Amino acid sequence: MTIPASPLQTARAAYQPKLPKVLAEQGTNVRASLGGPTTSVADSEAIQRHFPNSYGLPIVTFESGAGQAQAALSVGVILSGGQAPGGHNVIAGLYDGLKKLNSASALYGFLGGPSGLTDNKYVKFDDAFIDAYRNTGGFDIIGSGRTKLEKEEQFATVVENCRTLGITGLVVIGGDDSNTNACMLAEYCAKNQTGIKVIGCPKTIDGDLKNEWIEASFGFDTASKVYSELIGNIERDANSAKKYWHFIKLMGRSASHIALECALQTHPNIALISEEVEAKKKTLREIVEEIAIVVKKRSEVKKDFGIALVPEGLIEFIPEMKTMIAELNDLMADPYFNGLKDDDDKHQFLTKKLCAASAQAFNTLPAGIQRQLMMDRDPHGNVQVSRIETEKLLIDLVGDLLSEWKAKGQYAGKFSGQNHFFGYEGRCAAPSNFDADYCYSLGFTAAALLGAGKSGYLSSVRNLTKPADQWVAGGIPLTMMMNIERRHGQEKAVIKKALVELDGKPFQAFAQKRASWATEDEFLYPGPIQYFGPASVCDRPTESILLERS
Ligand code: FBP
Repeated sequence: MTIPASPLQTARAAYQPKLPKVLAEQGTNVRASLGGPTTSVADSEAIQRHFPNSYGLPIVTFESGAGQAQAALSVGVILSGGQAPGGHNVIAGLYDGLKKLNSASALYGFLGGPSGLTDNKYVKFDDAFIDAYRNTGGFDIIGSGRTKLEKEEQFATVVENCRTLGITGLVVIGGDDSNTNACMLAEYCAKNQTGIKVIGCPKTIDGDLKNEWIEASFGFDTASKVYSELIGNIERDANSAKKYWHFIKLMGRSASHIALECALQTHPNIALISEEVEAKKKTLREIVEEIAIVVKKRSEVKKDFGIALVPEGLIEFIPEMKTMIAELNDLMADPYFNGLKDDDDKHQFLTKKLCAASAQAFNTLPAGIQRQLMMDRDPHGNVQVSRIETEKLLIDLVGDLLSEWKAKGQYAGKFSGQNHFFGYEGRCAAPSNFDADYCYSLGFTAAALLGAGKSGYLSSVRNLTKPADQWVAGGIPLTMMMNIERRHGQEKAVIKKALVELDGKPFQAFAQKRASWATEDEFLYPGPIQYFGPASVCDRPTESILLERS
């Protein structure tokens, strides 16, 4: 079947992604240099107990010099979790990398995410298949899913399915939860001496799978640029019409990296950062008051318009809401709750069982938001924050407060709110040059790690603010990133999410400017991602990584 392609897509298909020098020159059969033993970011004893066979592995760095000659490898790959721009290039890089190891190597793509591995639903890639997806956005090449692989029976089925196909390597392209699964699978495979190696690749637009060694998760660059383009367009509209306050919720689940990055790219009047809300223990009332003060100040100089960015996960960071949501999560994991069919019964059960403060926090919310909070958690136990309309809640509450002020003669402006939610608009965009190169390099590096016989690693490409030929490829042990967290009412070993650091350079840069962005109009209009043209425009990474690595 021929897949229809737009003129841009056709031109873009010919783009050859850049690789770190050592991989560009030597392919995937390179020398793996090993560091010393490693430890987990926290809870090291517990993590070691969970992963006795894969804990403490050394960091791998690929250096000039040949590795061992390779027999052909058969490898399986899955895309896991939410879509992120560049996933197809990870698969293309993996495919090309495996062929460089040995031209008889084979790559199988398991369909629909982790469940493809247990249900044994797969395709075998060939050149034409891969070529049709090079440099394209989306995960449609094999689809994705959020099934959690954590039970021994599931792992046994995966191993059996892999053995039938002669697969000895698996690559999991996913975020923190999916790579937690990858780590567990790697441990199972090592413990049972299955001979199957497991490698992860850091994916998520949320940008929260990063640390000293993983400088960025792929997709963050493209998604935040798409949202920033749209925010810039809205800023220009607001500045032209001068009659609306636009409240824009931005995806990102817990962490506010996307909201912060978009703020740095577009200079909105207000940008809330969830991590700051939590650190300063701000109540919902205080947040609403702070927004209303900016609206009032602008109104006094005849600016009844503005832009407010709201991170998707905000509600979970407002202390009174956080406690209430944590209690809800535990209560909703109760089989009795899950047996209830009627929404009113569920509501009654929850409000009865919540502690007094949480019940009060819950009851102050409008019925719509209460319903959204009672919706199913995702398979990893997360609240589905993309379905909670925080931006509308804030418009309503700010409107109410301004009306109160108006009645007292303290405010004389007009407040007309427009709500937006940007998330799905950016997750499948054609990858920027940065993501196209980074993703291809991650896939290529995953092939090199498998070639070097490594398992339990996250493919790592570092030095990302430099031109791609100076990037450094290698592998970071998955256990290094783990800690113990409470999920579904239980203590679990999971990869630690990287939240926005308030003493970090991106937040500090924003904090220095926001007062002037609030009242002056310093909007910045980034425009659309450019694929062809000067490197200063096309290859510029995000503001966050430039500041973090400066
Ligand atoms: P992951 O990359 O962590 O899987 O999630 C990305 C994400 O886009 C979040 O920002 C968002 O909250 C969630 O997925 C939405 O999930 P869904 O695609 O199931 O609606």
